[in-house]
Amino acid sequence: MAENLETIISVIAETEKAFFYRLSNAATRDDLEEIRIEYLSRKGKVQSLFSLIGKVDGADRPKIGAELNRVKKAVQDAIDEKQKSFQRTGKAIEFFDPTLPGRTVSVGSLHPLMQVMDEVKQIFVGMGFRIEEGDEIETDYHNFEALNIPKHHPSRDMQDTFYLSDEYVLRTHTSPVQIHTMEDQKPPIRMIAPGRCFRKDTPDATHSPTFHQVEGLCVDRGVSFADLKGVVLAFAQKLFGKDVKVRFRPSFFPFTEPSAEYDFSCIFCKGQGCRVCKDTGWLEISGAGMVDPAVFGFVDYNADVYSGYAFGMGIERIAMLKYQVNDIRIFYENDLRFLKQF
Ligand code: 2NL
Repeated sequence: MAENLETIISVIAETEKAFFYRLSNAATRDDLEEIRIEYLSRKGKVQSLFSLIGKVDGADRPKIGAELNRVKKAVQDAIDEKQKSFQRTGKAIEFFDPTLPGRTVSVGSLHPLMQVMDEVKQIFVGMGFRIEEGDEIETDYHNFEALNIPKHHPSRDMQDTFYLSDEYVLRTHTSPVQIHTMEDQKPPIRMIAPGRCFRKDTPDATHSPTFHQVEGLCVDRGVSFADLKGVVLAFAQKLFGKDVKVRFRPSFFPFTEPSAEYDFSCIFCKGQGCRVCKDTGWLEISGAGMVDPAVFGFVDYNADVYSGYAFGMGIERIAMLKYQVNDIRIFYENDLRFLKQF
């Protein structure tokens, strides 16, 4: 029974098309050999097409025969060609133009906040401070209670802190890391706690609900406020240059007594007064003080024997000064036009 000529021609065409598709995906010599066997071996796909000759009318046989011979040769030639290209290049690359420019590898970089963080860490490590890290989820006890922050203190309000439950909060500062460290280690302690913190602030130019801090703590016999001033000055000058001055103003924190805010002389006008320092000559950096004896009580340190200083700083604030960025939100927008500058 003679089959439809059209059908047989289309079967041949489909086989040829499938072959060239398979060949275009051959990436290795093994792929190629597999395809060769599949199509050209004695029981391969091309050879089996020849049995179709017997199914057409005698008059059409020469036409089908010629077509099959053409396909067989096309398949053989294509395989030979590809084999040669493997021999030339060792790979399935048909063509290589050495004059084309290379493909640029795009190299990422650390986020500017992490660059500043690293610089701050390096300065303190250079002064003998160890880096301690903690969890972003803390107990209410470590984040507030042990820092002498009483129940009625506004920073404990639901408005200001992300509560996960009655017991757990997203840490609002890295101070709980210092509490854990003092719970685990005896003096002398000289450490910094870098890390991400969270407060329920509405974002604006100077507030972000996620921000970064480095806090420092030094506890030993005979540690004084003079040691604090020396360390903060050395830090300021290593970060912003030898001519930076530091000043301390009285302040209050529940976890330090006495407490202070510290300022750096303006790095833009060298203290002469400019727009950035609002003509004061000073840039507010952060707070510091002598560890409150009540805090030592919580971690079972004898406050009659040991004293210590602690300080904090906001990484965003320092990065904004260093890179002259006037809106904190740009650090969190993942805008490559900004990030690619670092
Ligand atoms: C600020 C102020 C400060 C501390 C952080 C601290 C930690 C312990 C004990 C006592 Cl465990 N103090 N940390 C002390 C003074 C200031 O940060 O303005 N931060 C942004």
